[in-house]
Amino acid sequence: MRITTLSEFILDRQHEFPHATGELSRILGAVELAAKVVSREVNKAGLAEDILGAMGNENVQGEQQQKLDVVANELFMNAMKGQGEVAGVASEEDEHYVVFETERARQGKYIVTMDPLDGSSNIDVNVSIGTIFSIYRRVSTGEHLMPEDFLQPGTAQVAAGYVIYGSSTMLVYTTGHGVNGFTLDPSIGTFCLSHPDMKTPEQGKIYSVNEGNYNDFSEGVRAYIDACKERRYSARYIGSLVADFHRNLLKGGIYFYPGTTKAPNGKLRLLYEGNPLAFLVEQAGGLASDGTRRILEIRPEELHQRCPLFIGSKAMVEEVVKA
Ligand code: P6P
Repeated sequence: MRITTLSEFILDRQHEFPHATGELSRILGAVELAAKVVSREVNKAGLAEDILGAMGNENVQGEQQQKLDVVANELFMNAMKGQGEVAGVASEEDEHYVVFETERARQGKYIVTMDPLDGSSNIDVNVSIGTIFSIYRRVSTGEHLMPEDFLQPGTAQVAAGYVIYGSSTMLVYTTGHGVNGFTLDPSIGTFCLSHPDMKTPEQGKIYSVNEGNYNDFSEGVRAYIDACKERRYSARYIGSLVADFHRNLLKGGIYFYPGTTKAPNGKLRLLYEGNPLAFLVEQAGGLASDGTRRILEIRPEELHQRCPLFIGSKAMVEEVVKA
């Protein structure tokens, strides 16, 4: 069987991208390179004692920053900076967006939002974790990047994807022409097309939610969880969004992190969790809502804005949103 590498695939599909003069291909190539290096670091984390564990400080989210968080953030930042097509990056790990000051980056037409290592609390217990990213065109025209470059609705994304560092490392992405998945073959250090034109089943029998928060959920969400139990659906919650999302994308299912009385906007971030995964799931035939609105239509007001997230199989998201 002929192997299609990620690089070949990106180039073959470049014609699908309006005004493509190779910039987006180069950015996706940079993501691929950083993903390979992060995969290597994640897969040796158990061996390199200096890479495991927490840094002992907190990130802007007030979360215990794990050493691999920092490594992944630096690797992806450097890969984006090295490209010259990217003018700046908003990362979960940094309070403000980072503007690249190189001559070439100042002409960059794109910005990136990313969660460099989501689910990092699972690193020490060897559970799958992931990187999530979105790519937008810059909208400001002046000399300097502006907040509005990063506060675009998800419908403005030109590309989005994730890397899952699991039993194998996969990169899954879309540029708005379907979703394709590539699996890293470590023996040749190359991502190869393994899941062409991914579509998620309209209905599923898997629900992913932290039921420890059940008593804090709205009546409608509680009623939906009760219905899932009544139907004997499978409860699958890894505590790593990318892993839960990826499994549900392939098998059908719903992941939800609703708002609660204590945290009405839930926990997840719109810019680099909700939007990229919403773009992907819609391209695969699924839905993503905050409970009242399509995720992609929410106009962000701040970089680390949280949003409730209901995402996955179309029929399941429609049902819980109506509940
Ligand atoms: P909880 C990881 O911190 C994360 O952002 C997602 O990857 C994961 O689904 C969720 O939070 C887990 O949060 O509150 O259920 O532990």
